[in-house]
Amino acid sequence: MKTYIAPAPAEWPKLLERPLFNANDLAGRVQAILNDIKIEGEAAVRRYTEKFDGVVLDELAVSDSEIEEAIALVAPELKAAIETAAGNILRFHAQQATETRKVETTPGVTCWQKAVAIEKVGLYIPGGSAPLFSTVLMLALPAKIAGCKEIVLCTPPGKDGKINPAILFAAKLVGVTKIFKLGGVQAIGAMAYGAGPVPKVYKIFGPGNQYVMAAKQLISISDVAIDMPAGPSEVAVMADESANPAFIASDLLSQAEHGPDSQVVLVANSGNLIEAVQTELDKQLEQLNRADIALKALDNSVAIVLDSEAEMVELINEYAPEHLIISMKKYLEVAGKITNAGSVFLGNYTPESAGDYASGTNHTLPTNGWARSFSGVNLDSFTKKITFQEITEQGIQKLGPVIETMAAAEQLDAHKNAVSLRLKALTND
Ligand code: HSO
Ligand code: ZN
Repeated sequence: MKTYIAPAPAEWPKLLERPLFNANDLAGRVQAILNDIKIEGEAAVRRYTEKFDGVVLDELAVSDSEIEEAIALVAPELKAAIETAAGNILRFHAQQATETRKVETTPGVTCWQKAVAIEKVGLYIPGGSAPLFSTVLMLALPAKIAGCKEIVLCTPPGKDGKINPAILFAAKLVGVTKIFKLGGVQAIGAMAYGAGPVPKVYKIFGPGNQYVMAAKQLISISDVAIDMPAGPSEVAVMADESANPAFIASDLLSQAEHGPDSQVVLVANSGNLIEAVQTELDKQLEQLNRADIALKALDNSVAIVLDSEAEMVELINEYAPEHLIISMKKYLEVAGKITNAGSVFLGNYTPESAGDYASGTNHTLPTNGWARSFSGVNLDSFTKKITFQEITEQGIQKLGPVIETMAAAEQLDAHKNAVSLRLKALTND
């Protein structure tokens, strides 16, 4: 991690740049695969699975017997942990449901909105070096609570054509309706257009590599909605003298071990604290099985010393981190001033891992500065809101003239007429 002492605000944007994507004609290559899937359906999906994942599959869908087999392979204590986490995620997301409230905006004019579940959703769970079964809980549980009827999950098979047992256990536990052995662009294309047994869905969720991200962005232009634009994971830590350097180092490393392109940022009010964290980082790195990945991520990362709390807050709001840990004496007061962050962790005993797995909050969050304008995945992500209105005879008499005046001014005669005819019918009664 490079350290900067009291950089001027004009220098911040340069220091806080995210690592660049290696986007060498990425969109063009991904679009070509998507086009094939759109035209050929299942045949193209199978061809690309063979090419990219190196497997020829009998069935794309995971069978009930495969699920049973997988469930038997998951250790009892992991099952219990997943169940506990699922309970907390369920409780936190269930209370996000909003009540439908009718509002009489003018006497006789009643309006309301109702959240209605998106009927069919697609969840993408990456395979790769760390199969993230926790992401199954984060996406499928809110989908279930929202009332989505079809919850399709795609995840890449290993070379043996199998899927990580914990992913299948979690998917079964939370009520995923269909599971397919598909990864990468093939999975996104299949769920966007429908391919053989894979149904077309209306919204696709979940993280993935650059190819998956590009595919999600491309299909979202005209075919299917997506959860949010996403990039590599990131965490920022704000720390003062009340912080524990070993805890901070462990938090920075837990984000850094996700991938070589992850980024971590430490903002502290003293250079000594940063040195103490650096010593801890070196010590803890030795113990990690993904130390090589974490080391690369730390190369993209910065530690910054700033004198005042106000400057620390300003810098964090400018960076808009996916995760923010506030290890400061007055953490609640500081948290009140945060305007841009995906998910905030308060105090010395709230590691990011808690939100990644089990406290109840969602870990699918806006990265790459999107926390300025996007929320993380939540219950609303799986619904759309339909508005309703009901106008009585008295209501249209009261509001009608307003509509007539506005329609006339926009020179839309038919609009005006739709009111005038009704008003006339009422005066003739
Ligand atoms: N920190 C990741 C989520 C995750 N961590 C899954 C562990 N498993 C992105 O928020
Ligand atoms: Zn994580």
